[in-house]
Amino acid sequence: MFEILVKKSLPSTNTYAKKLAGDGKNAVVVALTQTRGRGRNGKKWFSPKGGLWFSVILRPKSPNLIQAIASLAVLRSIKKLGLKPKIKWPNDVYINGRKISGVLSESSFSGKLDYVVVGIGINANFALKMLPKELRKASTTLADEGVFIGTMELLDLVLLEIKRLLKEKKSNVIREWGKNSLNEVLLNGERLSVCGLTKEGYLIVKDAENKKKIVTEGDIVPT
Ligand code: BT5
Repeated sequence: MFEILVKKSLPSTNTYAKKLAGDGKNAVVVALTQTRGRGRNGKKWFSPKGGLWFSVILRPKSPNLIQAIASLAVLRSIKKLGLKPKIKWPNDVYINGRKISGVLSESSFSGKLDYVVVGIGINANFALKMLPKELRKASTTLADEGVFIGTMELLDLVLLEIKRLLKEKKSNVIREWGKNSLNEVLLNGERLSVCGLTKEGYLIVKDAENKKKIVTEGDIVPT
């Protein structure tokens, strides 16, 4: 299902994959390093050598739960390595309160959905000191968690889980997501408990007065 292209260095695997997707191609693009790795809303994603930085071109009917599927695929793969990851909406995987992975999904529409490029970054085989100082407290890597797995082997694990999850019923994806999410988060300083996901992939939370709200955008923070 996935043709894998491995490049030594790219500005961003998402940008490269979007060009391929626009030309009608399907592939997985991997870069050993990225010089302009991207997070959401123009944020930077640091991508030193030793990490797993890749993008998958998907052509689903709807982009709704793709971000949840990608985060769950990372979570399942990291669990197989013996670690205890949690998901933070919309796109992060954490270990003991520290970010190990992020997902950036970008869609193209022309009347209908043309494609979704799902970019996944996993801090794998490099030491935390390779990241800028200001990120070290809030981040971790597989190496720092005492786990070693080759990046291509890790890629195989994640791709396998993406394939499996794409075949799952939406309700199962939502249920598994809920079981693996952080229970409590902060949004604009307010402490909220996480109830789950809507079928569009939005976050359902409850405030201190037990009032339910749906979060469609913004940066939530672990408590
Ligand atoms: C993300 O954005 O977490 C999405 C990251 C997606 C990266 C992949 S790598 C392959 C593909 N190609 C790309 O160009 N991107 C994708 P967001 O939730 O907006 O988080 C961004 C924030 O995470 C930054 O502002 C930093 O605070 C932090 N950060 C940056 N690099 C990090 C790293 N390597 N590990 C942990 N945190 C990092």
